[in-house]
Amino acid sequence: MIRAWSKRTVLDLVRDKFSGYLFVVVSNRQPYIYKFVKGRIECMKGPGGVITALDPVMCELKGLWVASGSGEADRLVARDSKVRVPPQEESYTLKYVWLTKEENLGFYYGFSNQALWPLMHLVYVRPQIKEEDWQVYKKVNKKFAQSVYKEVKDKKAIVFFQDYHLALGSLYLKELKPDAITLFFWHIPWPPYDVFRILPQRVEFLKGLLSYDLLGFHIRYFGNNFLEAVASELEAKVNKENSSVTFQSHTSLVRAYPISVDFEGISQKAKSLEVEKAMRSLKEDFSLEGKKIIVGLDRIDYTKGIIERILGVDKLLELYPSLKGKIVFVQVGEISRIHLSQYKKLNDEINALVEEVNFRHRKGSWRPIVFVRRHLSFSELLAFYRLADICLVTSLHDGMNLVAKEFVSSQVEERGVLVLSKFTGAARQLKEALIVNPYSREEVALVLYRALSMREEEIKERMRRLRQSVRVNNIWKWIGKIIADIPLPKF
Ligand code: GDG
Repeated sequence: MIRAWSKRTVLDLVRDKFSGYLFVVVSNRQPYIYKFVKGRIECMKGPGGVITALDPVMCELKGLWVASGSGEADRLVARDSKVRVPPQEESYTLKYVWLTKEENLGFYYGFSNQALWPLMHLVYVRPQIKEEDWQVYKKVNKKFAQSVYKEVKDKKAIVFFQDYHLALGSLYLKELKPDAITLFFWHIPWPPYDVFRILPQRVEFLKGLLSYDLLGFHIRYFGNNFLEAVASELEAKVNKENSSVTFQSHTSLVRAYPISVDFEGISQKAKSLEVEKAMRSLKEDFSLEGKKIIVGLDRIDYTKGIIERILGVDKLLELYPSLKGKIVFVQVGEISRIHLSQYKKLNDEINALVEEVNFRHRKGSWRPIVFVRRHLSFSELLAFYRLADICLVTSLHDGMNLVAKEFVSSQVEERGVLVLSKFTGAARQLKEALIVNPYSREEVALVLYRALSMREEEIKERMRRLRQSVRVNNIWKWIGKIIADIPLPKF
């Protein structure tokens, strides 16, 4: 059995490599959010893949996380804009950057999510690129850099910026502190050059990214697309052999690091009494007893293929009406970015389609689709993964997709099947999943049918191999490989 990376291996590496350095993570979204619930302040863990991946790492590294404060009670818990998190463990410091409403509109809703998000995902949603949003995007990137600078100015620092919101963070930080070592992880896809080149600000954007010392993408293909954009737009030396770019005498390493999950942590938690209790109550609440359960779980986003998934289930019941009353498709979907019209429209479309499909196939009190619109606790989430006979991931384009890896990690009894879109980064690693093209509802239906009729031994064998793959390619390997590659100056 191959020895897997663990917290221990990463900590040993950190101790070796980071002595004397402060480790800083910078992201738009905060890892913990303070809100009022029934008049009392409560702390909740933020949603999304970036936090899922980095929070356990930060708990171990005990560094500083800089993020925008968007919770209504954040200002009340912060002292000097800082708070210790997680609430009971207080392992690291969270520092808030406070954004005005205008900054949020131009930076987050505008340039990040109406221009970059659709541009980078190949889902035929037209990017809305506005010069005024770009100006705010730059201003906010500078604000983040200044906030980091205040904490690291007299220190040796390694600063790890996250995602498409903060592409220019290193540029502005290095103007203030040229010796900062900067890393960046791009959590979403990077498209082929013909798509990227429509961005009017592409040269400035690429120059910003090339101020990082290390740039990470989920898979080599995205990194190669980035290198192609650089080679086409800038007078830079692209070295494909060691995957680096030298531009204006600064070298950036460009590497692939497939993000993952804490396999051991999730597996342990999935076996806990708390999760087993949650399984019993979810079964009861949603009348799942005796049914084959198909589970989907996503932020409501047009990249996730939720409509396509519902159409696939619709087709399944049309082709195999004998399944009526025997299966239930549970879709968990938290609303996100609802202030943007495309998201509101998508949410309305999903609601209407669920109604329509449920109406078409209903039988007595049975309905094929249960839509859970609320945020689930981590235990409930794992309970759904454990209850699932099938986990259905139908993204139209996805950098990695952590849901697929969480499902595999939770499958301690090895009894579920993963149906996975070929357009996810995860599909390049999880070869024992049933791979599907979500654009074909017939294909989704047939693959679901195949999963529903799969023999127990085959299910077990596939899941055993999937678990072995995620066990080895876990979150500790992701961060460990990044840390190992950080180009520290030699003295
Ligand atoms: C981006 C990239 C890449 C969802 N609902 C609940 C909940 N979640 C958690 C899931 C999972 C995370 O949110 C979603 O992660 P994904 O990877 O699927 O997707 P994005 O948010 O789009 O993430 C993606 C990722 O960054 C990491 O690089 O994989 O490609 O798009 O962890 O479990 N968690 C809880 N309750 C919910 O209701 N507790």
